[in-house]
Amino acid sequence: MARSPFPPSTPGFWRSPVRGPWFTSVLGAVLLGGITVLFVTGLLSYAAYNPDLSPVNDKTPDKGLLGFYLFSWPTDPHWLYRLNQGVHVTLGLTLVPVLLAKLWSVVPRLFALPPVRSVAHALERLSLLLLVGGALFEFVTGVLNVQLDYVFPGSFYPLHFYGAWVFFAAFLAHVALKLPLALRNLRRMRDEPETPGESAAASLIPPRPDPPSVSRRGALWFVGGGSLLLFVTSAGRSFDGPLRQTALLTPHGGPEPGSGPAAFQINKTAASRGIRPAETTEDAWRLTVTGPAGTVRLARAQLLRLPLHSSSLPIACVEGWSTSDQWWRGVRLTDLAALVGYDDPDRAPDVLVESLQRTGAFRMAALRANQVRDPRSLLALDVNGEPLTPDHGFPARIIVPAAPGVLNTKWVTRMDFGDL
Ligand SMILES: Nc1nc2c(c(=O)[nH]1)N[C@H]1C(S)=C(S)[C@@H](COP(=O)(O)O)O[C@H]1N2
Ligand SMILES: [Mo]
Repeated sequence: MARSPFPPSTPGFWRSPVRGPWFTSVLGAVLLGGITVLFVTGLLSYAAYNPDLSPVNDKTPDKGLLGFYLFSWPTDPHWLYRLNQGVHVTLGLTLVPVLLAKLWSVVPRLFALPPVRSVAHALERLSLLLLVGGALFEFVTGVLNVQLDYVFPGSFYPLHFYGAWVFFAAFLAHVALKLPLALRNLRRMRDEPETPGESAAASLIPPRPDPPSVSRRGALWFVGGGSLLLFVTSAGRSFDGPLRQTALLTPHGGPEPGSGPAAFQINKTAASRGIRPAETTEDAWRLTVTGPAGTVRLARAQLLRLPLHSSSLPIACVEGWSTSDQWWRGVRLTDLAALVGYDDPDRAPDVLVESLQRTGAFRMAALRANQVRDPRSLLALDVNGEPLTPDHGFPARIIVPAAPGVLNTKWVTRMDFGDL
């Protein structure tokens, strides 16, 4: 390959005729909409954990000002978290090619000299560092979490949450600075020749372009095609049946769930969480329920003699995969609260739920009073007409409408009712 006589700091080094203000502005407009949706669904996803039920749901709940918007996550509609998280994760994956193309389209700017021309320019470059660094950080941590291969130190939630605020602050500054210019560029005809010049926008245009091998429009189709490919190979993970088989690029939850009534996605198996079959037998397992009126211990057979109710509810994981509604049967959380002193279901309090699992994430989770009070919230004993399987949480698991999967604790052994 012939060496360019121009160093990368000069416009002559950059030869692609696709680069120019129009291409950059179209991608920017797509990202403006897409990243705004990612930010809002991300903040909602965080609120859905009820992280202020500390220190159980979030080990580092002290989000200070950034947690200003937290609220008690509702239980209606029952597919709320499924939709929110499906959109967040699927859209995030779909935007990866757009983000990469946008970065490619402006990469000559990274090498521009002098690196800093003025205080204002220094501030602009700093904001770009936060913008590009923030974008890469959020996309990389998100994709790693979706792929169940989380390699960063510390917990995913605080990293992705703080990263989102840094990124979005820089994103807002960038939009405020660039939107007028981008709108002007977009109003110009797509195929009007762009000529290099002195203006900031025009500096993206190569002064010595190579002959085009693809039109600017063709390059956009290429990016869009990449996004479409990612979309059709990941959206299926929000559905059961043959659609899930189309989710080639992303795991479908845990191991393949096999067949039968319990054949829906499993996140963590009983064996992987160290749940021994001997701990879950009729003789060994007891549920301990505590409240102001004292402590009650119940075997599974005793729970089965309490009034049993059914709810049709999905499992929807933070990783974006979800199942369609499953038919759960078990004891209402309000009925368990009534056993320990909360006779009025409308005044049932929060609850701290503990599983048999001794170590690892998600061995405990807390639920808000509004979740406990919903008559569809159950300590489930059966699913789809059969006793729970070990991997779905036998002898008993929590299921709550509209809640993130992680709050639906499996292998429950203890429930403490009271204000948290
Ligand atoms: N005790 C315990 N409960 C748990 C988990 C866990 O690891 N341990 N995983 C949670 C997560 S992250 C999800 S998404 C759901 C998945 O439920 P399923 O495996 O029945 O589909 O269970 C939740 N309950
Ligand atoms: Mo999950």
